[in-house]
Amino acid sequence: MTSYLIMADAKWYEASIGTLTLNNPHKRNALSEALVRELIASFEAMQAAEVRVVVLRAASGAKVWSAGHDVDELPLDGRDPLGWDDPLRHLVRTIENFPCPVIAMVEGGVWGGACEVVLACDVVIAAPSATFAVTPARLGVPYNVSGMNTFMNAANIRIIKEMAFTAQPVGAERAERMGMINHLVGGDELLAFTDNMARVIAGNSPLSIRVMKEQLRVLTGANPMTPRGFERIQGLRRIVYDSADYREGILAFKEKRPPKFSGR
Ligand code: YXS
Repeated sequence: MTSYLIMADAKWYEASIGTLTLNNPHKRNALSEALVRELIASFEAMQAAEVRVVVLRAASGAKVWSAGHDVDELPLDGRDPLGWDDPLRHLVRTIENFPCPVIAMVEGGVWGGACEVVLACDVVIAAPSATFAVTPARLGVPYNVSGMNTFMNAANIRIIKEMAFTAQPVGAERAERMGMINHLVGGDELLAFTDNMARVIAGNSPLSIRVMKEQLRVLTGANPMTPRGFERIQGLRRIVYDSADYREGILAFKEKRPPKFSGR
């Protein structure tokens, strides 16, 4: 089986730290179903081994941390592209529900759904090369409700609107200034800085940390949305993923040309 991940298990036992390295460079670590399946299996193995912290990263010096959802796997048959069982949704829930902290160590560009994956992690430590782009508007995709909640919990609503409406990358320096990431660390200190934080966390009480992580997950997900409000949003999202613009966005990506959105 092609492996997209390098699970640095040696480190894993030494200090209860698990490291997952995205390793599918030819597709820029796009979060395909196969890659996500490996990631989730690795998280499960680490939970069984009772690791106390996980570092999620790309290969050193990566120009692209992850290019986001695998566009080739976005459905064109009228199904919701980001429904409950979509691999990206599974991965975000796996990170949020994982019983110990997940640190995203970021170098290079983070695109689309990968931006949500990074922001769903508990701590984000980035190199100056890191950029973050929220891209649904670039492809004509209707992002889903819990995904927007992840973004809303990561930065001021005005920043999220700018990132969502422009789909332009935000640099690591600005991201740190806005509090969207925890630390901006020079490329050559990134690994040592991340490792040090991982060791500090691994030396603290795993039970106390586990309950605080779950408390914060429940509290930040506690959004007062009525059933009617949810249904209205789902109806609006359906109009988008049934639209010509949704198909045009994906087709333009595949044909490597700028999309021409008609608003229909
Ligand atoms: O042409 P080949 O076969 O070599 O394949 C190319 C790209 O097609 C492929 N690739 C992807 N395939 C599927 N899904 C992707 N997201 C994806 N990104 C890239 O990888 C090969 C190398 O890509 P290339 O030549 O463009 O690399 P580059 O180094 O020149 O540029 C790297 C990027 C990341 C700037 C560029 O690949 C790019 O802009 N990728 C798409 C980023 C993006 O818009 N991601 C959003 C995906 S959709 C998503 O996450 C959510 C559904 S949403 O949109 O709602 O947020």
